[in-house]
Amino acid sequence: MSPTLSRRRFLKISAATIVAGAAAGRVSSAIAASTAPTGLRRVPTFCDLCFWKCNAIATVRDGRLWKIEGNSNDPLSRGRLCPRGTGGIGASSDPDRLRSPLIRTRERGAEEWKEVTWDEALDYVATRMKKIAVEHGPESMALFAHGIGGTFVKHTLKAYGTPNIAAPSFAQCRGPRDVGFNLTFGEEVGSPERTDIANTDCLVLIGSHLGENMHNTQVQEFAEAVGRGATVIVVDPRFSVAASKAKHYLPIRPGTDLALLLAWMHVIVTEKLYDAGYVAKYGYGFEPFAASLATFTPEWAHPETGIDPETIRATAREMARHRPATLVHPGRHVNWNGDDAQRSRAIALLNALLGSWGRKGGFYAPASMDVPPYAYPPYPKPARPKLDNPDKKYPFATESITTGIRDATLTGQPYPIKGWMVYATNLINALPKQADTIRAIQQLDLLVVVDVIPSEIAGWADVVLPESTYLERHDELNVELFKEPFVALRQPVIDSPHDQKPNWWIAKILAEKLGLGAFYPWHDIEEYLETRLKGANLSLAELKRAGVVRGPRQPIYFDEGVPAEFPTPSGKIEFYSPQLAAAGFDPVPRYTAPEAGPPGAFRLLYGRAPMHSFSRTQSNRLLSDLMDENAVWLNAVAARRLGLKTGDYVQLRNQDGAVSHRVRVKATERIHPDCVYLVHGFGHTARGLRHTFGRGANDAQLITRYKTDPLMGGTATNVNFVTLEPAEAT
Ligand SMILES: Nc1nc2c(c(=O)[nH]1)N[C@H]1C(S)=C(S)[C@@H](COP(=O)(O)OP(=O)(O)OC[C@H]3O[C@@H](n4cnc5c(=O)[nH]c(N)nc54)[C@H](O)[C@@H]3O)O[C@H]1N2
Ligand SMILES: Nc1nc2c(c(=O)[nH]1)N[C@H]1C(S)=C(S)[C@@H](COP(=O)(O)OP(=O)(O)OC[C@H]3O[C@@H](n4cnc5c(=O)[nH]c(N)nc54)[C@H](O)[C@@H]3O)O[C@H]1N2
Ligand code: SF4
Ligand SMILES: [Mo]
Repeated sequence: MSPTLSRRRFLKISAATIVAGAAAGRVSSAIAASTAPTGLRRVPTFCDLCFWKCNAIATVRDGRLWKIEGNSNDPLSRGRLCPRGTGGIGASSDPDRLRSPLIRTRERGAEEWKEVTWDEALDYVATRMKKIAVEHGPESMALFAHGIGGTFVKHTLKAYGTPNIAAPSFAQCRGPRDVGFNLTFGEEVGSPERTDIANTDCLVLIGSHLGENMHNTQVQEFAEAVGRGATVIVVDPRFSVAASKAKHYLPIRPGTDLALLLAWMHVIVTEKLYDAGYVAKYGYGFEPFAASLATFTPEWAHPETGIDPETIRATAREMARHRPATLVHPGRHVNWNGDDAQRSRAIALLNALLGSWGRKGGFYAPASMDVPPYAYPPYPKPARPKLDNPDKKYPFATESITTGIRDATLTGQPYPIKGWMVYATNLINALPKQADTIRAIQQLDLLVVVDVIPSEIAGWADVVLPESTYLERHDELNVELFKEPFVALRQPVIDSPHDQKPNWWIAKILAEKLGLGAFYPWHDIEEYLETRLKGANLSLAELKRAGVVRGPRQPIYFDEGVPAEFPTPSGKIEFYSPQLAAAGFDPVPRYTAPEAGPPGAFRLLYGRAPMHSFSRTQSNRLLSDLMDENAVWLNAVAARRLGLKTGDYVQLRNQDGAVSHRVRVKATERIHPDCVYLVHGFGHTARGLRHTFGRGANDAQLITRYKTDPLMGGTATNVNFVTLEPAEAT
C-alpha cells in the first residue's frame, strides 16, 4: 500500500508518491549534525507557541537548548518561524515553571500548595473522578482542552464516559465564521485557513490584523502579496500594521461591518459586477438575496460606518476588477458583536459574488494525508447527551460551547457538572465574565489543571499537573489539511528539567488508575506513533529524521479539476438560506446597529502583538524582553480632551465597575475615537507568574458582559465600554 491522500468530503483519493525522499534529502544536512561529536544536536519537531504548528529544527549545544528555526522542508513555516516560535525555547527555561505535581492546602484560589508525587496526584484525581462517576454519572465530569496536546487527555475522558468536552476556539474565537461559511458553502475555512493569499490580486482584511496576528504562512504570503503589488483593502477602527500596507484603509466605526458588507454587495449586484456565470452555475436563491440588498446603498451605510459612499463604491469596484482572485479574508477571532455568524455569512456571500471560493487567489480546496486513527476499543456511550447546548438552543453550533458547560455548572441544569479537567487553556482569561467562571469553579467537587506555568486557572485548581513543554515531549502526529498535505512529528529535543511529564503519559496513567487500561493497549508513545504511521506506510524513523513527510501537490482549484461540490442542503452556494428561514432566522443577512455605550466611555477592543500568544507567553523571558507590558491605545484628540498623553498611567474602569491594573496610555491618531485597544494577555493576576504579575491591563477582567450569537452560541465580547482614570506612576 502506498500512502494516500484524502480531501475531506470532496476529492477522490489519488495514487500518491510520497516526497519523503526529497524531504530527507533537504533536511539531511541539518540532521547530519546530530551525530557530530561537538555536542551539537539538531532535532526536528513542531512549534506549540500557537496553533499554526510550524515545523522547526531545534539545536542543542552541549546539552542546552540553543536555538530553534524553521524547517526548510515545511510548507507552513517555509523555513522561517515567527518571533514567538523563535523565542519558544524561553518556554522551557522559564524559571516560573511548574516543577512538580501540587495539591491544594487552603481554600480554592489562595494559590497555596503542597508538592506531591505523581502517584499521589493521579491517585487523588482518579479517586475523585470515580466518586463523581458513581454519584452523578461520568457525564458530570467536563474536559476543557485546547490544542493538539489535548488528544490523549480527551481519549481518557471519552473512555471514562463523558461527552462534555470543549475548547475556547469555538464560541470564543472562530465558531461564528465557521458557521457562517458552512451555512453558505457547506464547508468551513478550517485552520490553517484555506486562504490563497499567495495568489491573490486583491486582499480584503476586515479586522484580521495580519502582521500582529502572526499566523506564519499567512503573514509571509501577505508580505509577498504586498511585494508583488496586490491591492490591499483594510477595514479596521485601528490603523493596524496591515492597514499601513493598504491601498485603501477604511477606519470603520466599530461594530458596523455588516452595514459595509451589505453596501459593498449592493454595489456589486446593482452594477452587475459579480461573476454571473459562477453565480448562475453554483448559486441557490440569488434573486431573493439580490432583492434584499436594494435599500443598502452606500449612502445608507455611510452614517452607520463612517465610510463615505465614494470609498465604498471604489473599493467594491476594485474587488470586482480582480475577481476571482479577490480574497475577502474570513478572519479568525470573530466573536465581536453578537451578529457574528451573520456577518461571517455576509463575508462568505461577498466571496461567492466574486467567485473566489474554489478559485486561484481566493479559497483553495485543502487535502490531507490519510493516516488512519489508532484502533482503540469503542468508547462507552454516555447515558446523557452533552449539555452545552440543551435542546439545540443554538441550532447551528457545530462544536461544543465552553460557556454552555460553564452555565450548566452554575445552574446544575440539565444535569450537574461536578468536575472540570482543564488542559492547556487559561479559562480565567479566555472566557468572558471571569466572575461566572470563578463561581462555577466554586461549585465543583474537583478541578484538575494541566499546565506548564502557574497560570490563573492553575491558581484555582485542587490538583495541578505540571506538563513537559512541547520541546520536551512527543505529541499526536500533525496530519495537516493544507495546500500541500503533510505529516509532522513532535518529539523531545531535551529532557524536562524537573518532575514534569508529557500529556500522553499523564493521560495513560490516569486511565490505568481509573481502571481504563484497556484503552491504552500501547506501551509507550513511540509504539503508538509507529502503529499509526505504519497504517499509512510511513515510518517513525523517517519522521524522526526529517520532522515532516510531504505528499505531492494535489489539484486545489475548481479549474484544476477539483469538483465544485457544495455540501449544503441544496447542494449549491446558498445566497438565500432555507435552513436559516426554517429555524426562524434571517435567511439573508440583515444589519442591526450596535448598542452605544455609556456617555464618555470607549468601546474596549483587543487583539494580538507579534511577539506574544494569548495569555501564555508573558512569562517567557525571551518574549517578555521584546514586550513586557501592554499600553492602552487612545485616540489623540480624546487624549487631549482628557488631559492624557503617551506614557501616562491610567486605570480602566468598565460599565460594571471592574477596574484594571494600571496601564500606560498610547495616544495616537491610529485609532477611531469611539474605542480603545489593548493587546490581550497582559495584566496577569496569578502570583506564581512572578515576572509578569500585574504588568499592564487585562482585557479579560474588563469583559464582564457578552452578547450571545443566536445561531451558534458564540460569546461576542466587543460590547464592553471603559473610561480612563489617572493612576499613580509607581
Ligand atoms: N502574535 C499572535 N498571533 C496570533 C495569536 C496570538 O495570540 N498572537 N492568536 C491567533 C488566534 S487563535 C487568533 S483567533 C487570531 C486573532 O486575530 P484576527 O482574527 O486577525 O483578529 P481579531 O482578534 O478578531 O481582531 C483584532 C483586530 O480587529 C480590529 N477590530 C476590532 N473591532 C472591530 C470592528 O468592529 N470592525 C473591524 N473591521 N475591525 C475590528 C482590531 O482593531 C484589531 O486590529 O490571531 C492568531 N494569531
Ligand atoms: N479577553 C479575551 N479573551 C479571549 C481572547 C482575547 O483576545 N481576549 N482570545 C480568544 C481566542 S481567539 C482564543 S483562540 C482563546 C485562547 O484561549 P487559550 O488557549 O485558553 O489561551 P491562553 O490564555 O494562552 O491559555 C493557554 C493555557 O495553556 C497553558 N499552556 C501553554 N503551553 C502548554 C503546554 O504545553 N501544556 C499545557 N498543559 N499547558 C500549556 C498556558 O500556560 C495557559 O494557561 O481565547 C479567547 N478568549
Ligand atoms: S506561527 Fe509562530 S508561534 Fe505559531 S506555530 Fe508558527 S512559529 Fe510557532
Ligand atoms: Mo483564536
